[in-house]
Amino acid sequence: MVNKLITEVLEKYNIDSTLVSYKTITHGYINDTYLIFLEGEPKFVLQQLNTSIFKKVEMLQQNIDRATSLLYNEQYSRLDFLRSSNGNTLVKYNDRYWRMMHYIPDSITFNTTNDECIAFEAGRIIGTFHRLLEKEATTAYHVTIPNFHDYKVRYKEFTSALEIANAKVVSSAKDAIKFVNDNIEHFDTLEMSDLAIRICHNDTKLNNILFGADKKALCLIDLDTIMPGYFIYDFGDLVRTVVNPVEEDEKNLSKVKFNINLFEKIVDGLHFSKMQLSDNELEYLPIGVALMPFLHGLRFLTDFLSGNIYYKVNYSDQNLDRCLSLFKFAALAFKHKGQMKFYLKMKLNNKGTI
Ligand code: GN1
Ligand code: MG
Repeated sequence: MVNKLITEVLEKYNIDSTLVSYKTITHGYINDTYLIFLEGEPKFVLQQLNTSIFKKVEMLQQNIDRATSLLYNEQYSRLDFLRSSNGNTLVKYNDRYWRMMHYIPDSITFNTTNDECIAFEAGRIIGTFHRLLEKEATTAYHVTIPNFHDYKVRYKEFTSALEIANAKVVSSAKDAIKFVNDNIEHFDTLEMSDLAIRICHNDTKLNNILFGADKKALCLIDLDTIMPGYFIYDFGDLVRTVVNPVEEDEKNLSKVKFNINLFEKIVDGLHFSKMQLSDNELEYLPIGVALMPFLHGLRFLTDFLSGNIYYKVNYSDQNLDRCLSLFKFAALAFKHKGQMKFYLKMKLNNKGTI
């Protein structure tokens, strides 16, 4: 049985809802996502956007519409959004915002991997995404979440949350808080003005890459955070989710690992895509690999201290677990900086094409 609201939304897209069934997709921490079946076959992915987090939904969808009109070539599959009767990809119904895209048959996602081909493909698809958007004027895109990956702003949010947090909660997070204070200064070397602003995906987790049944990467999904940013953000998010064999909320920290072979395969895939990076971007990639888990860990910690108001959680300490495993990974990334740098310089020599 399909719930009434979903039926009504499908009708806005002229879908005959009598033939429909659906399944909830539980990957994301923010939007509500449904796989829609027509006569038993998966056909569409419908999303209800979380407007308390995505406050500028119309601008967000304008970014997506603009980028997806360029995001396709022989190396990259097009994401096809449905239009409602008034011609828009976004539908406002019952005070909520919805959008829907065609499901790509037999496509799959991976939360984790130990497969070198998948790591290569992940690097190739991120590079291709950036190549396809590299000529875009960054001013043509809206900044829908200001300071999204600005670690200094995220640090301020953390200190404000810490000041008013419940003492018991603070005490249970003391190791994580110490990690923040011990490591924040490592990022002082990052001078963002050295880096080109690019149109980024800004959430390049492995499970935001769609793969075909042959394990070839098709395209990136979850495009809500497409906006101006720096390549080190997309690279760091990809690496943290590919080279670490466990899920983001792994409790057993000894299982958190940095698989340098998989790192090298990502770089090979990036090289294959022929994306061009500046000397400064290349120089900053290893620190970016530590920055992104640090920054996400910090955001999870802030949410834990604030009583879990931002991310969806299944149990009360889940944000703390996510934070601790990401901090463990950030620590491993610092340790592997030299090895990363060596391989990046060797492979992406920065003479014309990388
Ligand atoms: C959120 O909802 P989801 O999983 O796509 C978050 C990302 C984090 C991610 C944690 C808008 O994304 O920044 O990386 O959780 N998105 C937003 O893995 O905050
Ligand atoms: Mg996302």
